[in-house]
This record gives sequence, C-alpha cells and structure tokens, in this order.
Amino acid sequence: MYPRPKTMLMMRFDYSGIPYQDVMTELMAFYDKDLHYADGRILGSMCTSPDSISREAHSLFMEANLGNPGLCAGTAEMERRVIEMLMDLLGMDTSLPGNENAGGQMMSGGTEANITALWIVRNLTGKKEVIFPESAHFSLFKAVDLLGMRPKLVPLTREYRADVQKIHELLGTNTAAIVGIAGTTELGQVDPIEEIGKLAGDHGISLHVDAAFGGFVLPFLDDFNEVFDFRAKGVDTMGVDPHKMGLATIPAGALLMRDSTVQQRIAVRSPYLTTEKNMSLSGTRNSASVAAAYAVMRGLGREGYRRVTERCMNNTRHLTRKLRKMGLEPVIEPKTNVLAVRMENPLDVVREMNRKGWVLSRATHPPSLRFVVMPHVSREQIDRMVEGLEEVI
Ligand code: 0PR
Repeated sequence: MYPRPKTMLMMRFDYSGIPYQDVMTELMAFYDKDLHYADGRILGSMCTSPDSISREAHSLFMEANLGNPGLCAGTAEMERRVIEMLMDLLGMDTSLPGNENAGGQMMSGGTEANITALWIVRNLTGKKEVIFPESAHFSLFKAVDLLGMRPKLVPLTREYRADVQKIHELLGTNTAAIVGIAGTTELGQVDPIEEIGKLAGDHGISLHVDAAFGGFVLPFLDDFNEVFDFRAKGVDTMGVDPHKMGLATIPAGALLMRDSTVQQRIAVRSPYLTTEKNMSLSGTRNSASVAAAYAVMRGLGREGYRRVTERCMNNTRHLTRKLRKMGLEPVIEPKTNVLAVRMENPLDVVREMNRKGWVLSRATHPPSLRFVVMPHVSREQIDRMVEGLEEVI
C-alpha cells in the first residue's frame, strides 16, 4: 500500500547501536519533516496539541498497562475516575433507576468505541443489521465488516441529519442497533438523538451515540440546547474521545455504557492475568493517555473547556463570515467548530492550498471544503489562510 521509492535502500537493522546523540539527531530530522499543530497551519484535523498537563501525565504513566490492571491499581482507579467524569459530562445520573450499573472503559479512540459497542450488541441480540446515517464515520463500516454485520444506511434530511422517519422504515426483525452521531465528522452536525432514542426505546432496540468529536464540544456551547446524551431515554452507549477536543494525548477514547454489565457478553477468560476475565478489544492497553485525560479534565474543569470551546467557536464564526464575503456558503450554519463550504471541486483547492503549506480537508456529502477550527488555530492564522485561499480560488 505504501511502496518504497525505488531509489531508497531498505534500512538495515545494524548489529551495533549508535550513540544516543546520533539517535536524537535522526529523530529530530524526522520530527522536522512532520507538520505540527503549534504551527497553526493545520485546519483539517480533529486532533490538536495536547494540553501541557496531558503531556506531563502521559510521560509519567508511560509504563502502565491497563491490560493487566492488577499491576497498576492507581491507573485502573484513574480510568474509573475518567469514565465517571465523562459520564457526568454526558448526562448520566446514576441515582435514576436503570442507571445503577453505568460504567465504561477507555480505549484507543472512536473507531474502537464503535467496534466495541456493536460487538457487544451483536452478542447480546444475535442480530446482524445496524442502522446508521450516511453521515457516519467510516469506522462504522469497519465495525460491521469485522463483526459480520450489515449496514442499513439512513438518508439525511435537508439539514444533513439522520431522517428519523427513514430509521423507522428500516427497523426490522433483524435490527441489532441504531447508531446516531453527535458531531458528524464532515459537518459537525448533530442527529436528533432524543427522537431517535424514543424510537429505539419504543422498539426495544439498542442506540449507540457516536460523540467522538461532539462529546467534548456540545456540553460547552452556550446556545446548544438539544439533548444528545444519556439524558435521552433509549441511549444505551456513547463513544467520546478525549484525544480530540478533550485535549488529551493520542490515543484516548472512551466507551460509556448505561448498563456496563453488558460487557460480560464480550468477556474471555484470561487466567494468567491479574483478572479472571478480559473484556476489551485490545489486550495490552494504552494507559498513559488515560492519565493524560484525567490530568487535563481535572486541570481545566468544565470552565476551562468552556473557554477553549468558546474561542474555537468565535474563530469558526469569524472564518464563516470571511468565507461568506468570498461567496462561499456554509453547508449548514456551524453547530460546532467544524465548517464546510459548498464547492464543486474541493479536492483541487485542498491540493493547491497544501502547496502553500495549509492543511485543509474536504467533505463529500455534499462536496465541500472542510475546516476544523481546533484550539491550535488562531485568528491571525485564519486571516492568513483566507488570503491564500483567495489567491487559489
Ligand atoms: N467517530 C467520529 C464522529 C469521528 O469523527 C471519528 C474520527 C471517529 C469516530 C474515529 O475516531 P478515531 O480516529 O479516534 O478512531 N474523525 C476524524 C476523521 O477521520 C479523525 C481525524 C483526526 C482525522 C485527526 C484527521 C486528523 O488529523 O476525519
């Protein structure tokens, strides 16, 4: 898939090591070839520079392995605390009936959360069909493929939200689950989760909400009043990623469950570990970024995230105004810090801007130029990027 350039010799794994300084010199050469968020030129990524306290926590917990939690009781406790804080953020009230066993697990990100959620539901129901909107992230296609399940795609409304009536029509005796998206990858749009939850609840079908991106944005918006989380009846599981707008290090994702006892359905025996059963997709598990998520959530608090989100939203609105002046119309009025403007040939523009050193991306549904205004993007950078865009267009 990634062929080596013909001129490049294959690197040999030498018998003797080289001096520390030489290794560092080599590393720096690779580092300099990378793009870095701090340069402010990346406007097409859902990840960002981790907060400084995340980085520190990450290095401190580098050797921890939640795959064998008995060895790292402290890290395991931290994981529980992060899950509790995330559930609190996403409307989980454990004093309500039905929520007594709420819980979850940290994992590598939104992909693993989507796979794990559908894995559990497939084993619980023995059914194979998963209903999800056309706006879903491609990880859901990986999930159904791996699990031998089948996708049933929900068309979108004119506002690019999952069409609830169409979900209703797709329900059948073989439906295992419905997936709704809170913060779509391409447009940052939010499906009508409360309505979908009611439908799912009425039909006794499981609802998973992919809030990989939106989970760390929507709760901090002053003018967003929709119920998209565990406050909505019928929402059984949610994925949310601290490594996106949560400002933690990569890889940090979480799967939250209204009833975490369902994880038993994916349990395997793990006799030689410190626990009898293993209930996660990964064996040896990344743990340093769990510490990072804990640290940054404790350090910033809701107020800190609210400030970060407000700045991103102000910058998104600023960018929207500038693009409108150029005649570029947003596909939807941005709900989050994702902005897409209609364009017939976005890929040409993405490539041309790339030549100028800017990283933008595109959306396909509908064809549009896509920006993600993450915390590392400043207003000055936006203005400079728009100047470049004017030249290109
Ligand atoms: N669900 C949603 C709604 C997502 O947007 C994403 C990732 C996922 C699930 C999967 O999450 P993981 O990639 O953590 O497994 N969305 C971004 C995308 O594919 C991820 C991304 C991040 C892309 C940084 C580029 C980048 O530089 O567009």
